[in-house]
Amino acid sequence: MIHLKSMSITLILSFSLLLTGCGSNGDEARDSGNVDEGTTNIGKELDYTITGIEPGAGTTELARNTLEEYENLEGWELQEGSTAGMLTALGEAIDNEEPIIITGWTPHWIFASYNLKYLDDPRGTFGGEENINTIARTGLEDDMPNAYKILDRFQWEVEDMEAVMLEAQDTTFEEAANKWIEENQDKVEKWTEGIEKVDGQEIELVSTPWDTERSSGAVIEAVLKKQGFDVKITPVDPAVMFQAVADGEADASLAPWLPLTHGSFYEKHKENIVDLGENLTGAKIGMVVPQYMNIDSIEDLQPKE
Ligand code: PBE
Repeated sequence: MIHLKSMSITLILSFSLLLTGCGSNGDEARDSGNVDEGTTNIGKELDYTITGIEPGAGTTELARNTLEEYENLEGWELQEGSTAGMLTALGEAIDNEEPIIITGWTPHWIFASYNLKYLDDPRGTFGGEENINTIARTGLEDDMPNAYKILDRFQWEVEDMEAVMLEAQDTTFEEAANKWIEENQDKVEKWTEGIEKVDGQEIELVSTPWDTERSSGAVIEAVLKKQGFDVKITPVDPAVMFQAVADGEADASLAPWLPLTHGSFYEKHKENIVDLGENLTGAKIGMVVPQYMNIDSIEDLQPKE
């Protein structure tokens, strides 16, 4: 009896093991089907291409370094172009649930509009937390103490910048900045408190052409205008931005991303610029993919076959 019972238990056990075995085989088969379409052949599907942005962007320099540093990215290419082109490609890929790898950054409205994730970067080639700093030309503090003080105090959070960026999608950066200023009088007052107004003194800022800096640019422009300044902002490549401030051709910039993104330009010019410190902390750069993609790390990518 006992013997029989244990036999039947054994039988039942082996039968269910068999079933489980079958089940897991089936799963594996399905999984490897996914893996084929997903992880293993992501490189092939993407033609081993990362969708990048402007050649002069700090992000592009970091992405180029990344392709060199990771052996598994052997044979991959960075498609340099424009941020607008990258955003179009990202939107199209998401509409069709197709894979795409972009070089992306935070703050950006894409994270509010789409479900995206940063790929882990175990080698740290995209850096960790980035900050946005304010820099000024030497002599600005003496020449224009009132402007200098405001620039020095200018500081806000990722959420503030995002609010302006997002709003500007439907209006203009000027309107978005004015709306943000209205809603954040307390912050703005801290930047201008006790500072004498001027009468049409000219100030020339340099910036970069990305939405992050169009946001900070529009806000500082409105704030300085209210203080009586005649503000001119010129968007240029990061290399030119540092050069212009170092040469004294421009008075200041709110656009340097540090320590890594614009680190090479900063190193080159640091003796000839005044660093007023961070105006925003908690920025980030990296490879970004839609959440439906079956990879989590840059190291999950396979070298070109
Ligand atoms: N960005 C946005 C710039 C700085 C601001 C991250 C695209 C870059 O130089 O990469």
